[in-house]
Amino acid sequence: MMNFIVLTIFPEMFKPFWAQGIIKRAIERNKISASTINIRDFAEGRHKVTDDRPYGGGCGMVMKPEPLAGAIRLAQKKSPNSITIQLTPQGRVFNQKTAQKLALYDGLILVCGRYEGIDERIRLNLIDDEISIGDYVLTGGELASMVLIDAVTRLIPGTLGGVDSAEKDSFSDDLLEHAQYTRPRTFEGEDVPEVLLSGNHKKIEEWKLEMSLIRTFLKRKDLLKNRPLSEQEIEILKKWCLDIEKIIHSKTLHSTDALSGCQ
Ligand code: 4H7
Repeated sequence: MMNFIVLTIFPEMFKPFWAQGIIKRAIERNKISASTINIRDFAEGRHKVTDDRPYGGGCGMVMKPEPLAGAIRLAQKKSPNSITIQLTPQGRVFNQKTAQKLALYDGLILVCGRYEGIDERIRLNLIDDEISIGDYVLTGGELASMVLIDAVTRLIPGTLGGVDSAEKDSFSDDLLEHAQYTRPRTFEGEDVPEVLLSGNHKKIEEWKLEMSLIRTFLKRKDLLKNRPLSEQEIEILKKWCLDIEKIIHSKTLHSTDALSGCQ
């Protein structure tokens, strides 16, 4: 069972997150356990202060090391085989491969920074890894943690339900998903592609692969560049190439006069 422990000054943010959909079901079925530790509980004094002014000046505040250290050490004691990760724009950018690697751990301790970030000595001594969910700035690591937990949870066997597994997803094979259709057969004048109604499973699988490939080519060429192509995939792309060449050919051979007359 995967054990997620989130360290945050806003544990309330996670209550609705644990209580819906696949995450909720994964908890109920003991595929994951999920808890938060309030960093503020480890702060001293009547006001339970978790931030302080930065040495050297500058605007904003920094998360004080003592409450963070207390929270991280408790989490590590509770879950000794876990890895401790900070969500930060300075981390390696999260992707499906990272999600797959993280899904193999016994537990993830996720440290959510607020203010201008955390004291460097915490990062050096208590954090194992730093992850960013993308090149943009958030006000805290909480939403980034939720993204990571969501992506990792659905990779744990038995969490998705049904025979349909995460193996056929976009990105697990570096192809985007084909278009999806459900009833009705005609919606606002648009029909479902005939082949999907044909009952010919071989043809349907060919269509799905073709649509995945061509969508990936149109929307995310970069994904195709770093990916080998199967014999069948090469044939599909060649067919598109030929169709395009036929169109070009018909224009250039027979309509040069028409074209030169255009301008
Ligand atoms: C840790 C350190 C993650 C957490 C610094 C977190 C984007 C991501 C945060 C910061 C995050 C991501 C402090 C960086 C405030 C930005 C203006 C919280 N933002 N902050 N700075 N891409 N913010 O995964």
